[in-house]
Amino acid sequence: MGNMTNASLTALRIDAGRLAARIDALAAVGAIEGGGVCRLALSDADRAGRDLVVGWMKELGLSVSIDMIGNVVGVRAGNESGPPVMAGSHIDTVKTGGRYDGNLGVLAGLQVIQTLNDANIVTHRPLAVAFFTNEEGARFNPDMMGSLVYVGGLPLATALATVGIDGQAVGDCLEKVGYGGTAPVGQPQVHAYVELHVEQGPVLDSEGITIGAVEGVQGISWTEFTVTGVSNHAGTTPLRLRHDAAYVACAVASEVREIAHALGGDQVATVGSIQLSPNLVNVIANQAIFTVDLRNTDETRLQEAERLLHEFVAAIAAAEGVTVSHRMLARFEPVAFDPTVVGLVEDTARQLGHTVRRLPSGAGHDAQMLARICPAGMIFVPSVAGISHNVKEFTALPDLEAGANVLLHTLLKLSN
Ligand code: HGY
Ligand code: MN
Ligand code: MN
Repeated sequence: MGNMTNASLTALRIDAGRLAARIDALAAVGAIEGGGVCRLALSDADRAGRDLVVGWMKELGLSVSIDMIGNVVGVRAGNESGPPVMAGSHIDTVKTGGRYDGNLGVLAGLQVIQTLNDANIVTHRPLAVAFFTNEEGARFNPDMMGSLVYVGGLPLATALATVGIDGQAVGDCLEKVGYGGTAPVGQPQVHAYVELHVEQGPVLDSEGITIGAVEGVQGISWTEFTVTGVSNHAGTTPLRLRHDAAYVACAVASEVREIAHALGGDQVATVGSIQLSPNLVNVIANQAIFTVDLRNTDETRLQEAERLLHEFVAAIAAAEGVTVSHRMLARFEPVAFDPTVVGLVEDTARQLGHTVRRLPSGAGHDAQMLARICPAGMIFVPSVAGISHNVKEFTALPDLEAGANVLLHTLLKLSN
């Protein structure tokens, strides 16, 4: 560990100004009105963001590899060889993204490397900082695609052949942006994985707590429904003769909220996308394509929510005389993080003098995939008013700094 005493090691801190500057510099790539970011996976903006972060990785002396699904891993040698301790997240965003979702975990990881470089510290195990392709799943389903391929949960060929909401295939887009790498997916193997991320929910902010020791990630169910009815004149068609696809889509959107209320607990339900055709004021829609996002920390209750959803869809389709088909866009069971890593995050936060509490993650994360191959955990910092996937997403610098320091010391403990 270089020439550091334990005391001086414990006193190590990241440079908050550098972290803030990097967050702002990356947020300038794909910047949108209101201070947010649009860097949909494998878009030109994503490429520009990737180029910027890869450049920073190389400046820090990391040896950078790009795998065949475009995951990027920068490794810093340790005194010993073997699987690195990895910090990571994603730098792709939703269309109306904030500047912290994903980006914080990657940039804080790079600040950890810079802090160790400045202090001339070499850890026993190698360290790595990674960003994974298409975590958001907003353009190509499922979400966490790159990390799912990395851990062997989705065949590379299937991922490459996936066609996005704009009709383009992942493989073609990877080539177009120049990030179809040659490194085999799943390399390097990982000793342990820690992801720093904004909470994206209201818990820490509302309780005035700085650090979340994340215990796991709730289950996710994404379904796309296609309703086929009959187009007709909005004025001349009596109700009894209608086969209205828009009516069915909107009825389902309303019913999933009732299902969530009825199940209670952590159950949430969202219809985030509805496309009507022909989408005209005076024409009854003959097609509605819409998505249903169901989540719950409890797998049995999530399955119950899915059952109630499909039961309702079948009933209302029969009543309205429309046909409905559906396909799963994503389905992940709840994941529990490694108790040792959760405890390490909690202890480290306390040792650094921060308030901390345990909580589940409402959002999906790459960490839930890495948990399939190594001990994994997450560090949350507060999202003001719980806002995320919204340009108003905000986390105060002292909280960003606290999270990055907890990441620094958690990684140091795991790598020595
Ligand atoms: O949808 C999610 O939970 C994540 O942002 N991909
Ligand atoms: Mn994220
Ligand atoms: Mn997100």
